[in-house]
Amino acid sequence: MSRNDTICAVSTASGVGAIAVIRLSGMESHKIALHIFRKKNGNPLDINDIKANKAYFGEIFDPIPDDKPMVDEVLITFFKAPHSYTGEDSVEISCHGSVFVQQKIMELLCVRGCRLAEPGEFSKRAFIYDKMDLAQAEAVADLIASQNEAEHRIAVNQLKGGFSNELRALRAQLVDLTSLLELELDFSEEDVEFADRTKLYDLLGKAMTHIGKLSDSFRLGNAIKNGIPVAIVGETNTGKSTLLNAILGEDRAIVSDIAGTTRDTIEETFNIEGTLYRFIDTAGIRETSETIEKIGIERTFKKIAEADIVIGMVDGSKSMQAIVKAWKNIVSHVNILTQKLLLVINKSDLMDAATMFSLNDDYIYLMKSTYEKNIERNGGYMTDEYQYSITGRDLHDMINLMQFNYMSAKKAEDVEDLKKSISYATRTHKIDSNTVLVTNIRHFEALTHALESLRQVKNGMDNKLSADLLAQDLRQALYHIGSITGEVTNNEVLGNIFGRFCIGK
Ligand SMILES: Nc1nc2c(ncn2[C@@H]2O[C@H](COP(=O)(O)OP(=O)(O)OP(=O)(O)O)[C@@H](O)[C@H]2O)c(=O)[nH]1
Ligand SMILES: [Mg+2]
Repeated sequence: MSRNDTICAVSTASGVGAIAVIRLSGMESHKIALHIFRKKNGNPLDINDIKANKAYFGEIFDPIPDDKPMVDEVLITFFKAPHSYTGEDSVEISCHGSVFVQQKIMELLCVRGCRLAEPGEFSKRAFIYDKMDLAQAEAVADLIASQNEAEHRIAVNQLKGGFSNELRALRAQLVDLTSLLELELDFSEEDVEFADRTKLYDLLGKAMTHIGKLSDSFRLGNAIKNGIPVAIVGETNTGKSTLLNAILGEDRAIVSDIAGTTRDTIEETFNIEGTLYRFIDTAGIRETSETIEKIGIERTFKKIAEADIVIGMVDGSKSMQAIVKAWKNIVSHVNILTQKLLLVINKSDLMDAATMFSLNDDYIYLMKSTYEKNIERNGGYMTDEYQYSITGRDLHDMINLMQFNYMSAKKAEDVEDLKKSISYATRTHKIDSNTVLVTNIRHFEALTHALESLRQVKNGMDNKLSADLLAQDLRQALYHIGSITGEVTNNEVLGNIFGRFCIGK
């Protein structure tokens, strides 16, 4: 990319619209635009009279034919470097949205020396001219792609520089560490261990925790971006596919009274109260010798492990014994310390009120005991009746969540209630505008590498390695952190990132 050429692109969506915006950026942008612009009174606008950030009303015309015909009435705005999106001189022309008008103006601009912009080239220039760092530029793409409130909020926060600030703080911590070590390097000939090792350990520990938190947020950040995974699981014929269809409001999955209808998992996203969920209908769990069904059931277990929320569905028209067995089987595949489990007793339309009532107490007892076992199995322990360690979630919270929903997947209002429970189960996922979440796999990988390098540093310190070896690993960690914001980067990485942008952004 040459920094000197002037680029242009239609920045609005392609096709006919009320208005389209054409954008130019580069040293010649003002001059080129003024070649084909005249004021309403027919006079040209002098380049020296241009006021920045002011919209002028006038005409785009074709200067070649003798009668210099008007192409369109437009509003044109000039921006002066460095006060523009790209940091260069730039221009925005708002014209009528006819495809012909758009093409004609683009043609006039290109004849006068503009080049068609590549995807994301405006943002790439903004990065090169230090208007934003790489993480912020990526947030621009996320913002454009955002489809719900949560995604939007994360992108806005990243765009404002929330994530970049965290990284700057982290970088500062690591630089401190490096300088401590380098002090030691200067004195190494005198064979003194100059740097205070306790202080080094302390700083290192802090930096590692910091990175660890950021990379942990990826699971949530990624879930918000691609939909929080909710697996619907249970024995065959309990009504899982019926429920998926009812949630989506369309006949997505095949429903039948033949056990083993769903063989492969079916995934669909759906928005509830501004949060995107990815619902996964799975193959019903049962003993089977059928190969394909077996593969399907293995996949079910895999999907359970990956889900944030598990809807465990049992068939309420079955005997209590059968229900308990099915329920225990579901709980045994979930880790309730990290996942949320909603028990759904389906086909309530086939149960009478008295049965439901008498089942209540039994169920609460049953759930509490299966939950406690699950906690123990996963390495947690109760400290008293309602508190347990490790996750900070207390049993009250879980009992509330565990509230089993009697429902009929065929009844619309029950499905609405279940959606509310799902929303409630994810209320800890609700993020405020200051939460920094990692949503980008590139950032996640860089953080993972940085953490790995810091582990090496720690190992090295434990094994009393010399300061210059430690400093090497530290610099490696700094390199990975720097790659996120683009302090260190290469053309291939930039090409990858900006190539995914829309043209005109
Ligand atoms: N009475 C009643 N029948 C239901 C309800 N929900 C589902 N069914 C019926 O139960 C049968 C099985 O439904 P599916 O949705 O195919 O069950 P599934 O759990 O997906 O079954 P597999 O894919 O085989 O594991 C169908 O005949 C449904 O119409 C309900 O709330 N009440
Ligand atoms: Mg099914």
